[in-house]
Amino acid sequence: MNSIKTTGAQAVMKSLVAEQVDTIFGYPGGAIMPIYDALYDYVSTINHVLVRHEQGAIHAAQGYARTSKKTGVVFATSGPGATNLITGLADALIDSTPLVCITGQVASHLLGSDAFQETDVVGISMPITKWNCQVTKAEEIPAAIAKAFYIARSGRPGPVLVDITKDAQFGVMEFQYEKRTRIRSYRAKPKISKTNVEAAALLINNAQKPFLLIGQGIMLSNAEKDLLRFVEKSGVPVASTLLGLGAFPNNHPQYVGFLGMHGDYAPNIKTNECDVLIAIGMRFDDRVTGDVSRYAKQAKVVHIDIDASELNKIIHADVAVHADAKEALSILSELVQEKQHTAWLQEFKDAKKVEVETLQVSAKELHSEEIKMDEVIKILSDITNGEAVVVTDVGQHQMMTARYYQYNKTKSNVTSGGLGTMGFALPAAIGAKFGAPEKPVVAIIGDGGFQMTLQELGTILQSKVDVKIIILNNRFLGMVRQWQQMFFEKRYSFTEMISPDFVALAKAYSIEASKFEARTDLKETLVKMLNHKGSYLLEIMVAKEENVFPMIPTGASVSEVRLN
Ligand SMILES: Cc1ncc(C[n+]2csc(CCOP(=O)(O)OP(=O)(O)O)c2C)c(N)n1
Repeated sequence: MNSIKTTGAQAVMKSLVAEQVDTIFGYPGGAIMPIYDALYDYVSTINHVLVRHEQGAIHAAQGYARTSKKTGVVFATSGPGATNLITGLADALIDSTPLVCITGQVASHLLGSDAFQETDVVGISMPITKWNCQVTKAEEIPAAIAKAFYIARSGRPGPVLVDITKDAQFGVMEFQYEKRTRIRSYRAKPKISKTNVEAAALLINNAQKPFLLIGQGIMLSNAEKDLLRFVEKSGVPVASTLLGLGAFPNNHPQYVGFLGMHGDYAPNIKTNECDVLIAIGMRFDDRVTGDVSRYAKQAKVVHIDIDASELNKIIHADVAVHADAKEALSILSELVQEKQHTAWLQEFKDAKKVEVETLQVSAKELHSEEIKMDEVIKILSDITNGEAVVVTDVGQHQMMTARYYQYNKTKSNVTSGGLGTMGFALPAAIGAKFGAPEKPVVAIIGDGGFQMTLQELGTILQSKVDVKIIILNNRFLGMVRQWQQMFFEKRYSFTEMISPDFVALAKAYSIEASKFEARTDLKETLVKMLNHKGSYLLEIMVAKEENVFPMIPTGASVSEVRLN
């Protein structure tokens, strides 16, 4: 190990290089200036993306991590820079996204004095980070960063934050770096119990109506191929959570749909009819379960997850397997018998038919000349073969996209699941493109959510990243309006939204843009957008009062899913 004299700020950069970091999303300020000064020497080797707001930086890093399988890296200054990261930290924690956020802090002799731009970001972010720390000495920087990267990406991934005081950035030290591969009292990869996997296999082999629910954990453990093998051998139908979309090809004959509140009819009702429910890399979020006291009571439950705290947290597991999904699936595939559950799969297909027919009838009730969100998504899915990276914001358009985009490729779905953060999509799409430059990236956003982080059009302008943006403009905060219509007697309290001229706005940022109002050539317009060289913003005026169905109302059971 060579040791060389460097400043703490240079040590930050050298540590990032040792972790193979090639992209950073950030915004400078007083307390992080030494680190930005050290970054200046790396402009030709590290891509720093200058965002327009720190919330944009962290969402971009999330998008980057979700499409690239790498850890997203964020720089922000102290005080407001650091507090602007809070929403993203909470979002990344609940959605298991690996991030290393480095914040500048006031000099250590000023700590606790209410100094200019001093804020206790370590205290504030404690419950919304997987780990955080404050470094006050230059010589502690490499070890803190090594630990940060190891914790962020190992086990169940999550965001970490390293707060570095200004004097530590200026301090001089002997640089040496050792990557972490373990930490005492933290077992990133659980030791799998073969007995439990055998018990799971026995249940699956004896089942008449087994049903598999998958979550993002499949992709986080790179278990896509192992999953495919298990599913094809065992013959089980597969449904996905919102974040699991893409882990299993949606055009596969055993794929039966998207779960949860606005999920498909068949997987929701069949949850309460299966005899063995297998859940892998998912956490039984309340949006998936509806009323837990009436959830899959008839079934034996097998739950496989890398996070022990998720096992038996919401749903009692008859067999709980604390394991990495890839490892568990590879053993399970050996143990399960080769089967085909043809009649059981047919039941899902029959239920889907009911859903499609009912939704077609209710769609006719809307003015037929109005463009519907689902039409846009279906065409987009067809013309991209279900192979684009699709980034969604939060609301009706998000649920419509999850329902109608056919995700055939892994790591192609980027959305804010657990936190439901409006404003996520535009910056996340920017990061997603940096994470997967070879793939087309399409952001689908509501008129409300777009206005929460539209300043990131400036990041597109400066970085020249190629992102296609579709605003589905229904002139409402649509999802809230739908609830007001259904559960608050149509009292539309502050959900109608007047928007600026989005096309002019995009053009002000030198982004090509157009507005689409008549239905005549929707497909042609979408193809033109996709073929455009560089970023493009397409505003599509959609029906004002379209509702997303199916829907499981809050507190209802999955078997009470409503089709209208
Ligand atoms: C930061 C934030 N504030 C408020 C909400 C509550 N909320 C959920 S969906 C929604 C409406 C979204 O409207 P829009 O972006 O226009 O999308 P649409 O539902 O119309 O597709 C709101 C306000 C939220 N999820 N996130």
